[in-house]
Amino acid sequence: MKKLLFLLLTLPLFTVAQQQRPNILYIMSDDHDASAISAYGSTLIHTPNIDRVAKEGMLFSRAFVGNSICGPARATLLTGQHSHKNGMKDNRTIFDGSKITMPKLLQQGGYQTAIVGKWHLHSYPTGFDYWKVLPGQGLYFEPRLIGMKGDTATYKGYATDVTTDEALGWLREKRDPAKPFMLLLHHKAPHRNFFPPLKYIEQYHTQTFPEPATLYADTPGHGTAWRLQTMSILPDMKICSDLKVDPKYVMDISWLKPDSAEIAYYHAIMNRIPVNNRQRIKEIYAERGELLQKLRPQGKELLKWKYQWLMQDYLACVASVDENVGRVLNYLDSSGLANNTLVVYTSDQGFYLGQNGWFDKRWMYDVSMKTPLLARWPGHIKPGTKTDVMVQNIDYASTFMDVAGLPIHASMQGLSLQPVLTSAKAKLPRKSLYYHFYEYKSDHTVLEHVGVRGERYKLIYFYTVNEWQLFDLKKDPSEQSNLAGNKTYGKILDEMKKELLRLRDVYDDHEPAGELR
Ligand SMILES: [Ca+2]
Repeated sequence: MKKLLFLLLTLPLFTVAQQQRPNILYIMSDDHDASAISAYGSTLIHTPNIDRVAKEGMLFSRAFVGNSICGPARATLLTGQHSHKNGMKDNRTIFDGSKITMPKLLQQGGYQTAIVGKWHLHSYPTGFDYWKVLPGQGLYFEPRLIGMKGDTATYKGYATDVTTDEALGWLREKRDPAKPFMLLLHHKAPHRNFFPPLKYIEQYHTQTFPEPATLYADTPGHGTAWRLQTMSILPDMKICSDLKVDPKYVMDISWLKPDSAEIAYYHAIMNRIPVNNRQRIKEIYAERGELLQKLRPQGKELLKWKYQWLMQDYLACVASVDENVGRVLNYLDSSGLANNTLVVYTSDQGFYLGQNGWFDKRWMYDVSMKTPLLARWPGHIKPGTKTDVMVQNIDYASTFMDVAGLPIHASMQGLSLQPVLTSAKAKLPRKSLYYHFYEYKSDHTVLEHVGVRGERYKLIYFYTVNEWQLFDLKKDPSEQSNLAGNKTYGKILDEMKKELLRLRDVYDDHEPAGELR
């Protein structure tokens, strides 16, 4: 009886104490570059809802990743480790679900954990009380989602809306309100093949966007990796499968004629559009086909059109992400959860939107190594603050452990960003960031490289061809001028090489084996 009385007296107190720990809502889109967020000064798009996170919280102007592709970025979020430690070096690896992860540790520490949306780690999620994920890259229309019993179902609607519906459904009805939660809400959009919903195609397909200064740049002597890459909009972006032009318009144009795989892909994506929208979407994209028939553009003229069509589709996908971020923020307000929830908005990496004539990511150059990062935490983060502290995606796991009041596991290689969040003046005890990309023998053929990014200089080593690149980010922020062979920078080159060797030891990365020449 005494025992029961004790339990009754302590249980409510215990519950209150648990509830006082902050919830963590981490929203990550896929390939969403900061240049397509108005809080970052975008001239391309207005994103009022994502901006709200910055306005009511903090904007990181120098957030980076350690390996700029989808799967590895997700494994780093879970483990707080660089790719060589968590094993997920490329998109084809199967993530080892037995690893120690941030969700598992939060779960053990009393958090309820959930993930909804893109997973892309090929093994089933572990460490989550609830999960519902897209298989592989997922589909834009009528997406399929895998549930916790391994069951797969098709959902009516558009992926970004469906993913948000599922996340809100869990928040409203399925979670245990007695526990703090950590929810990972991972959008597929605006990943290639950039397929927006009808209402945003209507809005964006007539718009023209400013061209980046280097859209038409020729390879300015950047070496073997630039010559081997296949992520240039002009030759590598597909007219039918990426830009949704009906093959019938280009079959008689030799330089645009799609192969059978591209034709099949085109029909597969068009056939998933809901029937009531399909005709109108085809009409809009027919304008592209008619233009190609009429003008038969080549070279720079073709690149001009391909760039505009990419931007129309990409930004229309972003508009849908922004709308859905607004739905989540509104729910937090109306449910009373907003005040005790750390909201993070980010992407799995940055994305080339025409610079160097490119799309995609992968490189250690700032465009793709960077990622947007915004955080709101009422009472802890001062509204409207901005920080230029260099942070990296290895830091998120440590940060969430710290925010939850739990110890940061020794396996985690990042730093807690809590001091930066709570005081914009705080610095981190780290002077440079480490990067390692591995996935050469796959899409876009970007050579393996390893490197170090300091406050001012960046050193990149393409080790399979023994080529170094050194950039002065202050004088040359778009990384066009390789200084590795410039004698004036000899001392800096040596210092950066030393720093790279030091970081290889710090993070315990021994590939490539042996000395870097
Ligand atoms: Ca991605």
